[in-house]
Amino acid sequence: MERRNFLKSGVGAAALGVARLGSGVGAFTLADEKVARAAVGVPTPKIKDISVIECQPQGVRLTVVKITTDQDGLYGYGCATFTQRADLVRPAVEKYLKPLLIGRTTDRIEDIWQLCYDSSYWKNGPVLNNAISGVDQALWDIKGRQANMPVYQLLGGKCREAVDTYGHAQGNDFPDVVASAKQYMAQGFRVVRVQIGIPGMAGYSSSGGGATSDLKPLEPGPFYEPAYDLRRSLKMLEICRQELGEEVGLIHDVHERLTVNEAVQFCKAAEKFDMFFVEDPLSPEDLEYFKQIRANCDTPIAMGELFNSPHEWQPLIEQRLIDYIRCHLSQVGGLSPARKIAILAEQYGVKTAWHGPGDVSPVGHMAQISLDIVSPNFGIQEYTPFNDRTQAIFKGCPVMKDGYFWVNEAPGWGIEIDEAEAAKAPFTPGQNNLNGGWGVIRRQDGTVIKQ
Ligand code: GCO
Ligand code: MG
Repeated sequence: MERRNFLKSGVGAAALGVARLGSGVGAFTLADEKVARAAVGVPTPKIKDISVIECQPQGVRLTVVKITTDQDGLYGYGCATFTQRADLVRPAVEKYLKPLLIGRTTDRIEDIWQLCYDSSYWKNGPVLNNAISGVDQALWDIKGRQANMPVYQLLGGKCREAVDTYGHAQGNDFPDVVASAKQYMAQGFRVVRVQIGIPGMAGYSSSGGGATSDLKPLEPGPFYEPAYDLRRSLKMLEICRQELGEEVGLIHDVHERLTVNEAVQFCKAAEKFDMFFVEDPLSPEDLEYFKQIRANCDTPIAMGELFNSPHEWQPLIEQRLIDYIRCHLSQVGGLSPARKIAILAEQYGVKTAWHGPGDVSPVGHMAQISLDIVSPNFGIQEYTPFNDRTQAIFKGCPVMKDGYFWVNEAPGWGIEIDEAEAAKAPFTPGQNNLNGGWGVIRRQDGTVIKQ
């Protein structure tokens, strides 16, 4: 078909959306035509290859699975990022899922999810769930490309125009946190997460500014005392509410660091600051204590970024012990299971606040933004900026404006990965040669803490 006729035809019209992604308007190449034909191709695509793309453009290790089909130009990407044990995800994909899936049709996303999930017999762990997520999201991307629609359309279409988000305000001292929050508010954010450093201690989100502590830890190295955090974070919330006014939504991430009783105390004391939510006050090992938080205060609670298993989120949702479920999409196995969680939560009046830090790739962000925009019970989305290096690798990152994320309108996730650029940002051994893993933080008596 000549290019002009090709464009006039249905296939050509569909192609425009696809061509725009890779090559920019005007440069319509043979490769684009192949992509376009494949995207609307009739024969059922079969999985021809599964590969893993790894990169570290912004400090954290990102892992993305690419599924290539037997239709020239038809492929898809899925986020499989488990940054603390990143090197283990690749073999899980290459050695186990790839041989299981080569030759299967890409049409059957749920069926493939179930067989990946079940074929290890033991399941619900972070490495395997991330590997499955890479496959699952890549298959949704492929289906979107075939339909020439963004994935959110396949999920039922928009419930809202854009996705409300919150940014991370932080600082070593109170005025720094207030100033950081004001910067977000000036950009249009309606909700901010506020975190403060604890002098001399290994706080979450802030180093404490190199200050020293009067305490004398028995072991050298980073240390932390939860009671100090409890008092300082409550003081920060008081100051933030005072300085930032009553309209802004305030979030604080406890990061599972307090003792269970302190977590109850914290949520109760935070009641007067009218929180948007308190995040992860307890660790997944202490879920039973959510009942005590509920019985003591009405501070909204968000929980779930560490969850891998339905045994963790189901009881909390069904017993209405939390207000926001905030799983990490790839840790629960991808878009398919996350969508089920969203629907389960909807039935119980629980909202979504999916985990969106730097260790979710832009592909993963698009997956959660797609879910945000179609879910009636969407609450808020965590936002992390994409730096220039990330945007050079992931072409088509979702756009942030006035504190809202705007979903891509291009087919699939609307993201193309420049693999040559990704190769320029390889994994590095990182601090203490821990390959992205986290080191140890202890209490002053030497006890290892949960981070
Ligand atoms: C958050 C999280 C993250 C995690 C990180 C771990 O709410 O954003 O707590 O910052 O610490 O994802 O790798
Ligand atoms: Mg968190």
